[in-house]
Amino acid sequence: MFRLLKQEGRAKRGEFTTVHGIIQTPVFMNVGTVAAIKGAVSTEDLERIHTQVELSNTYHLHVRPGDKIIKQLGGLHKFMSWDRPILTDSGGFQVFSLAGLRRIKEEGVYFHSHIDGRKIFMGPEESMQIQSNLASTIAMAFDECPPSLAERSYVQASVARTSRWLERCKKEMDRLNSLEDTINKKQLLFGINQGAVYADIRIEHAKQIAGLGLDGYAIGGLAVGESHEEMYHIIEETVPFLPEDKPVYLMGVGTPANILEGVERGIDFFDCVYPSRNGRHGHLYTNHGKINLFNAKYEMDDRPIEEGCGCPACRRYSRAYIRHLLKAKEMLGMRLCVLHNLYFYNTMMEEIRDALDAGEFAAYKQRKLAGMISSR
Ligand code: PRF
Ligand code: ZN
Repeated sequence: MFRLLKQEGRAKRGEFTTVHGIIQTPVFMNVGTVAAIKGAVSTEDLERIHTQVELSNTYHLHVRPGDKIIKQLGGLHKFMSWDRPILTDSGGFQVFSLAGLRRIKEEGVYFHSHIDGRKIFMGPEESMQIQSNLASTIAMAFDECPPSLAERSYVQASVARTSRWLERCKKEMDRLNSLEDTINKKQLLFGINQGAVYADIRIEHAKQIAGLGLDGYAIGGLAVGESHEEMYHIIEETVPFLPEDKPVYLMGVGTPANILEGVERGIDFFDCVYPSRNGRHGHLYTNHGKINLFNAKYEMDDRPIEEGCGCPACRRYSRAYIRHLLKAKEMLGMRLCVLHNLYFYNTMMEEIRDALDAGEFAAYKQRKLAGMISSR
């Protein structure tokens, strides 16, 4: 299913085959939490900006509109009119970051909906059932993401529970995939490595879950407050203990620099809200660093956001015009900025894959980073 095409150091160029098409890796997944990319970006737009994988959230879609409704409407692909791969995050992380009151027990998590406050329970089985109803291409295991500053003893107990949850996820996913009325009977399951910044706990956990024969492995619990150096160190320590023949997904990461460093350390999948969130605030990625279109110096700037960029914003509009739209709070301004940023990320991934194909990733990485630092 995961075919390694080329390797440069630990960096991998691969192809991940799914029922919804082949994913060329390394890949950046475009975040659409509630089955919508924030900034009025349609699935037709996603195709135009070379998106390979859309990412949605179990928790959000369970709360609204409800996974049973989506199942009755034929699954998430049909619901949002997107026929390429979709990855759903399990809800664990969102419950911990969003829901107010919550209680973590062996069976799962009790919490209150962020929409209407109603009581909800979610455990590994519930998360798998919801993801099966959504019929995503890749389901994520139900995990706990402990805070980066959590004490060692807490992290140890939490990781042990996440391991037990993972075995329950696997069992439930196998059962659901064998049911007659399951929409995607080939739904894949990725396990999630946790352990905060404790390398030995991470390694122990990685060894443990590597034996479960999952379809892919994620590194969770990073980019939650620790330094970039700590994050890179943990990735370096952990990756060698995950199966070589399965893709590795670094959850919720990150900046373009984080992605380049991640690829170098053996990461295949990434996702992050930065390009869409920054775009909505007029912060744009370019090969010469980030620019803020609200800055007065762009008032008369008739150049595109980035010279030579093929995105829908740069092909037609100037910085001055998009700045005007943002200042006038016109939705189109936000939309164009988000499209540019996602296109920037997706294009960088294409460049990374081309560089790996040519055996020139190290040189590419150095060039890209040097360009982005020399901000104007
Ligand atoms: N677990 C899950 N989703 C996540 C994370 C995690 O640890 C992170 C951490 N960066 C982002 N998204 N399930
Ligand atoms: Zn552009």
